[in-house]
Amino acid sequence: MVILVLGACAPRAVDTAVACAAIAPFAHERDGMVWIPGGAVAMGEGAAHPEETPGYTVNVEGFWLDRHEVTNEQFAAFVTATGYVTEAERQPPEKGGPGSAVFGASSWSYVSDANWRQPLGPGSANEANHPVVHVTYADASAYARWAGRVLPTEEQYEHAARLGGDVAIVRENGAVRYDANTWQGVFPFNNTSEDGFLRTAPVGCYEADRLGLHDILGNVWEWTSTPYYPTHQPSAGMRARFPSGLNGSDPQIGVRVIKGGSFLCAPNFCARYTPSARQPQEADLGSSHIGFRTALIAPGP
Ligand SMILES: [Ca+2]
Ligand SMILES: [Ca+2]
Repeated sequence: MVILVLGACAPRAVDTAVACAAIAPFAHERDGMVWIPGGAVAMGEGAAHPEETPGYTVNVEGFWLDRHEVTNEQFAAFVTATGYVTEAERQPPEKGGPGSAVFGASSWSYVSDANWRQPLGPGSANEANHPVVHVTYADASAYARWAGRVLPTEEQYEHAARLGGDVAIVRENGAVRYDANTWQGVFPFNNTSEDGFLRTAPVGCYEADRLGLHDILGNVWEWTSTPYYPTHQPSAGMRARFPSGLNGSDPQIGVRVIKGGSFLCAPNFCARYTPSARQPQEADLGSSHIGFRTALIAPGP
């Protein structure tokens, strides 16, 4: 992600949330997770960007996956139990000091003291049922370990997204319906919020897909455990030389794949609210539009 450092942006008021229905129970749900049946997944099918190619097919074993993104309430329980301090809260001076990347009125800034508790910086506050943001790869991994789980791989995530059949923007009979939290209007200057949310939405506000998953597309991007390379099939040499991923700018920085797109993805920019979409993210940098969910490798129902 390219961050345009334009100085601290003024925190904005938390969005006026539209009413969201409670998340309905789903068949065989277990501790907030649903079973993702194993099968072959056509990685990169429908690719719209070079990094989503070349396509390949792989078999994914069945696994359990959180129905929704990890919330601030869930993350707070982890912090209370363990005393964990996120990377954003302890970034060293050479990385800008404590803070994180925030999308303000129309651009990105590194905002001092922005973190999961105050997502837009000092003076802002998180909301319990919204996805936790400003978590790095290490933060997300630490939560997953505490929960006895793991972060999904890119292949697991894409398999779940394809099998669930979620579509972010549904066009029927000339009408448009938004089934995921994305950006309507022209990015980055005009977000009409026709889907109800300018920024993050409470988890599960949009319909579940047929596997029972919410927001597998949209709302916030989600960490996977897969190192990022700018192609689906990097050479063995590239993998060996850059085992933590490669984004081209600084090979010393680990880069992981994030999936699903976010509330900042608009038709004219990003538009990555698709199963095949993938983006690189520096492992040690969170942002206001990246969260995660956890997976569990265990027998099915
Ligand atoms: Ca939106
Ligand atoms: Ca998401």
